Amino acid sequence: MIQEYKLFIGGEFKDSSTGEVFDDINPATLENLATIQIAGAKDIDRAVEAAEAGFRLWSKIPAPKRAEILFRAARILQERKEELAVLMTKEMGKVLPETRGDVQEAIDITNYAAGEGRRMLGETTTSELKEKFCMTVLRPIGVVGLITPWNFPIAIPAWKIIPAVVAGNAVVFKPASDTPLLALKLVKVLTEAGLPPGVINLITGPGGTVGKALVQHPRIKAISFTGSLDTGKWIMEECSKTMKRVSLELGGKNPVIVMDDADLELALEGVLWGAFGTTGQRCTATSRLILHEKIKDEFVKRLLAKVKALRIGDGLLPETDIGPIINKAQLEKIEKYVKIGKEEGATLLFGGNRSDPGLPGYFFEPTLFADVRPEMRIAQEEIFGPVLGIFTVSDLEEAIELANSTKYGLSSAIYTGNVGNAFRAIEKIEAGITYVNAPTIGAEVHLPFGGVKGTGNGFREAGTEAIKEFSEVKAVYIDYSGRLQKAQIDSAE
Ligand code: UN1
Repeated sequence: MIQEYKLFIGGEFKDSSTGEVFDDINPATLENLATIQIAGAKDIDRAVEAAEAGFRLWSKIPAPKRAEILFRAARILQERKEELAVLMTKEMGKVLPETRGDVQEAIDITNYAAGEGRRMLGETTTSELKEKFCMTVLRPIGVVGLITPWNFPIAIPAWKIIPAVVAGNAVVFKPASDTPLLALKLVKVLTEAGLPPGVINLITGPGGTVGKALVQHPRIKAISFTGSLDTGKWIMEECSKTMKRVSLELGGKNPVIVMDDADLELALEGVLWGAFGTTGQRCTATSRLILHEKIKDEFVKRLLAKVKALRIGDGLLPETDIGPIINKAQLEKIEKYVKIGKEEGATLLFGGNRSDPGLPGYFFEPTLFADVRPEMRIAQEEIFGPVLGIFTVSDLEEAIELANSTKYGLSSAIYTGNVGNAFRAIEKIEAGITYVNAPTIGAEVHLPFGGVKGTGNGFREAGTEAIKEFSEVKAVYIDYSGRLQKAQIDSAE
């Protein structure tokens, strides 16, 4: 008996108005885990209405009190960590140690952002006039629409939901259709922790209809989206029509530079983890390996040996290194890029094919391309799979120029034993994140996360920026002089 899941609106599970459903498929076994209802326009209206009612009450509760509920949610997540991780591996595919990490990241951001509930910092500053006091305060935005991807089924929703509600907003949440169960579990945890009805509402269904309706809804005040560049561009355009604030976290084509002075074993481990962890399905995944010519041959030889040893299979098994690809469309996209890479003249060193670990799901070999040139599509476009392109350079300057040669700028890394090289990379790589002697993946929640150029529109998530993403800043002037003082005109003698 496959369970059917409803929408969550105004604190209750509600049947959708469309009567339509979709299946939630395990990408390793193709087992159907659940049936999920598809929201219609009416349901989205109801969710926005419920959120508006929720917002009226919630925004008046002091932030430290709001935060108490979220600290409770973090404790419940902690208690259910293993159960959620196992479910996540079934729903999304990545290996258990990684799904545990995903839940941990949700716990971390929940504790971190809830802590911000006792700060909600503004500025106090001076006035140009006497007996006048100036400060800024943070105000909630209102009802915000959050659209999240499938690759971090609980961490990324938590990055958005928790800061949004700590800051006093109410949420309409549209998770990826590949991972609705984890979204539902998170909403349940928040409700159990005491989040009042209407503060979090869950609507499920395709981005093309449900996500679109959310983005276009006149009473949603802001959209936060993580996903592809093309969808991000469309969202930005749409949001301009209703003057919504929009924060975007889009793709990456993240480079690792390995210099001739690097600790090669350390770099090898970092490249392997960065490129093939999460089966390459992270925005922060390493997809370009930039090698100094002096170490290139040795590095590639040793990398090849390590890649050959990676075991593909069901993420629930302890021996698995690489789980499945999320769905058929994504598998076909990766295949298409391998074909493009070959046609463009890159050398396929390893992989490039579907893999069959004895399960019916979507598996693909870790894939290495050498002789990649910057103008090739496989060097420019985000593949979102286990495909790594290798480049050779003769010095740091060339390496950095190559690192900067794509439209994206999310994560980046350099392996070097030379502190000068490290700082040159920090200064010159165009990216929101630069790691030194560490892989491109593995951001921590108390630092800002996001990127430059095509990766986003200037916002950062998590970290010190988390609350700002979901707050309006108000400037406040208090004149206690008892007389009219004109700024810029009166002199303050
Ligand atoms: C993503 O790839 O969409 O830094 C997010 C990392 C994780 C988050 C990745 N903490 O790789």
